[in-house]
Amino acid sequence: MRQHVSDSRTLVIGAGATGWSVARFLDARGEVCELADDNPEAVSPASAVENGPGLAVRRLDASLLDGVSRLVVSPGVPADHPVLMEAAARGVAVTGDIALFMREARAPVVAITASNGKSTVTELLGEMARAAGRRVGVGGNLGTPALDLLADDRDLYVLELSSFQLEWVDQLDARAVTILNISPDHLDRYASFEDYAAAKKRIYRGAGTVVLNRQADFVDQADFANAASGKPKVVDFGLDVPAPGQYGLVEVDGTAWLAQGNRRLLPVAELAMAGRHNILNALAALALGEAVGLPRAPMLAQLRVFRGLPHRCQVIARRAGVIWVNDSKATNTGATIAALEGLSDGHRANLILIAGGQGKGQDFSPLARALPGKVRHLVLLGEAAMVIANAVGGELPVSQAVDMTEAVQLAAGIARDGDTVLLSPACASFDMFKGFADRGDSFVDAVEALC
Ligand code: UMA
Ligand code: ADP
Repeated sequence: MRQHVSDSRTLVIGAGATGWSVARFLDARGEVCELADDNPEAVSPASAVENGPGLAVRRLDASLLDGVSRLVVSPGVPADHPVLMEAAARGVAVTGDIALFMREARAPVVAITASNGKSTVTELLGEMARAAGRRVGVGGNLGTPALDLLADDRDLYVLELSSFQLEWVDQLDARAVTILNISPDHLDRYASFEDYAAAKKRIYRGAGTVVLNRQADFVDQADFANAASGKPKVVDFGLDVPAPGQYGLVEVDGTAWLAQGNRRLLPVAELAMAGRHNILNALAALALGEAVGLPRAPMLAQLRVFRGLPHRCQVIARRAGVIWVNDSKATNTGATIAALEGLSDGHRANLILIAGGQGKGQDFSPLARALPGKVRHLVLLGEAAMVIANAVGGELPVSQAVDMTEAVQLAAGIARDGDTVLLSPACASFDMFKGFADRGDSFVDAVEALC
């Protein structure tokens, strides 16, 4: 039900993409709001004019809570921020942009979270929906903030949601949801892996259909079976043979097929995306699409042409028998391990891995265990270089580089015919770059500059 709060004041915290989208949304409804940030100096007056309804950005301080009936918090602001603690003590309601969005959305919503693969599945499903002629809004943690997607003529929304966004969701009520996988990430924000996983599992609340990775160890039917609003329908996916109605792989005369039950859908070889993790992503997208009534033919047609997103296991050059792969978006060990599994040739250690950056409090021992037999030489960069080197111990040769150019030059000197040089950092990029795209671009530039 549409809720009018024009007689009360909302404080929006964080003047980034989300905060401005919230300010625009409230302003369009004639609601009074203020926008505050811990770092208001960083918000240029020009961007404030460009972004919003002529609001000055205030310095965030508990005194701004006086007379405020509600806080809307940007995802990057941690729940233990002193102003949020003070708001809790005063009993001020706190919410996020996704909860506001869900109250307004008039078309079915598909919500996707994961430690890895969110953006790929979100974009793929968006393309499938467009191919099926649906007027679809695609965004969330990826690209356009959710509130900016709202429009009266939408048939469907596909949202990528982060654990940060889900923290402020009480009841999502999405038509179909999935958690593709959960592996350690953002442990600089959460007290434990369990807290991080619990934030992700809020996506189940009120779901119509839950699309479940049946081979993942985080799966616990109890997480959603007792949801207050009734039991969701469950459809599962995995790389093994599926039960009737479920999604998986079957092999017929030596050919592997994507399948639903025993019904063959598409030969794996016809998928335009590479890697085992992308087979899982494709199966999840098919299951989500079915849950919101997308016809099968355009979905399968998209799987034949959708090559994945830039900076995710993307082949950027082939030189002198060496393949160069940009997987800069691998910002945690789970993504890097998936890339190693997808790109190792299975016979010898054919990979030169460039890794490192901001470690985000991760334990790198799972990564260290995944290297032998796949990675011949490790080139390390950035703040976490020593932590990773220590986790690897003396297991394989390790070099350190001061910047991406040196990392690429070192790798070029080591790589032989038949090798793959893989940038898959297992870390965030902000110690040396503006973001993962900047890091990936600098890798591409350095590879192009090799003579
Ligand atoms: N800020 C404070 N106090 C704090 C923290 C931040 O005042 O304690 C201020 C900053 O000074 C800044 C603003 O908040 O001015 C930034 O807000 P934000 O960090 O929430 O970022 P947004 O620009 O609103 O972008 C967010 C998502 N960012 C994060 O979750 C960190 C974007 O995801 C998302 O695209 C955008 O909303 C639109 O939905 C980015 C991301 O890195 C891509 N996400 C993480 C990930 O994918 O791993 C979760
Ligand atoms: P996210 O939006 O969750 O960060 P992306 O689709 O951008 O996910 O991919 C991020 C990284 O994770 C890339 O390195 C990509 O190759 C890898 N990846 C994609 N899908 C999966 C998956 N299902 N399991 C593990 N890693 C994956």
